[in-house]
Amino acid sequence: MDGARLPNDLEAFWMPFTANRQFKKAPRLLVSAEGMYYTAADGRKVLDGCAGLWCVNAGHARPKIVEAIVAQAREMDYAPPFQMGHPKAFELASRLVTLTPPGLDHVFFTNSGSESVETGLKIALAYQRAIGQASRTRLIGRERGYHGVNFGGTSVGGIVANRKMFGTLLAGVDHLRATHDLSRNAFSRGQPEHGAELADELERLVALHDASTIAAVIVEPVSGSAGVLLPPKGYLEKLRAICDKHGILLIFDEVITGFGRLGKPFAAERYGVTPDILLTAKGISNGSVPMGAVFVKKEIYDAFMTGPENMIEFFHGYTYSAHPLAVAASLGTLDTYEEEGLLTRGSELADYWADAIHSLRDLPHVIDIRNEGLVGAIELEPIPGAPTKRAFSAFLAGFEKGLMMRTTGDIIALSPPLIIQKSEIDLLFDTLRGTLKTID
Ligand code: PXG
Repeated sequence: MDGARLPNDLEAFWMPFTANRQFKKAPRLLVSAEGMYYTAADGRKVLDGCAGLWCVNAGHARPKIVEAIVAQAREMDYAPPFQMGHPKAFELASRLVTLTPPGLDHVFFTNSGSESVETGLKIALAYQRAIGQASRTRLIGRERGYHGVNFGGTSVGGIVANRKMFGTLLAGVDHLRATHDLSRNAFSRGQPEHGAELADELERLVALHDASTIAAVIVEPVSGSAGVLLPPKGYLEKLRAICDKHGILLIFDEVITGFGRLGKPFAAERYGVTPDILLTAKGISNGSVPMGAVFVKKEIYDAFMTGPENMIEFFHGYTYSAHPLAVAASLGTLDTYEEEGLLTRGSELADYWADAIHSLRDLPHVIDIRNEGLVGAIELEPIPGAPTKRAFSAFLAGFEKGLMMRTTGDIIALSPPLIIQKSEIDLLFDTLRGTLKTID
């Protein structure tokens, strides 16, 4: 590798969600990427076991995406999205709404998952007000939920480390209980059997706060960051029914589950439950240029399209909403997904993936294994008094052996690019097996 390209001082960059001091003592630098592999600074090939950060669903350096970005940068670098437009943004919107479940047919562009979350929450509040339900201001999230890092998303989120440093957050937020239940559901293949009744938590919160104060419920269909927590059978259906009964909007945060991760374009389709608002980012542009999108039902869009026609209907948006480079990248991404059938490839490989991941069951420290589509998690018994240490050791050792995985707490999460071949699934789990055998 070209040593001259490597930085000689790592101090100035305050790295996000990173153990900065540990990293800077023993940096893990990636310098290029193609297909299923990164190349590390020392020249080693590293198998990408988590699609970058759950986003590079078509694999790295895909020609259609690269070419679309380069061509767009030459043609038009930037166009303002307020009171102006550019043709490809409308083309992309029309294409995207053919992938979402029927009814979710309007899309608002953002630049990240966190912005999609804030946008979705604001749409929910403004919609309730627009239909004469202005008392509905309360937002309900779920314990162990992750909805990005801005104030709204942190407030409805349920990961304590992400919340505790930041004061009182948004007022008027409550949380459902998490669905993770190892005592009843350990080593489930796909959706766990037990726990649909946890959706009744929403009835409990309605009884406490009254439905007339609740605007929306936001959940990840499958929690990603908290360690791949799958919805128990019947749980999402029940949530949908309770929301309908009480006039509460249901928001699915599909920032991770969207764009093929579960074997269908969206988890909503995989589980047959359609939310009122669907949040995306990551795979929408294959991670290549930051982008996000919020899909809403026609009734929601229409509720805003009232009043004088020359008035702005929704006072919200970003300088970079529908940025030309992101739009071009997303169009190239959709071409790639379509040509290679990637948005449903996870279904074809799901059984092979499930067999492979569950084959690790007998390794030391493994207390649960979960899977769905092309996502999975291995939960390790924490070292007493030193939570997260065991999984972090596995992460470090795995990287040395040429595998990039994600860890959260003592859970190893895997979500490879959807182009993965069976031989690479074998390589991934052989490497992981070797890794788990070596750690304490
Ligand atoms: N919602 C969900 C469900 C997410 O997973 C976000 C919102 C925020 O997206 P942005 O683009 O603002 O980061 C996410 C992000 C991990 C990990 O490995 C997951 C995410 C981000 C960083 C790390 O658990 N997901």
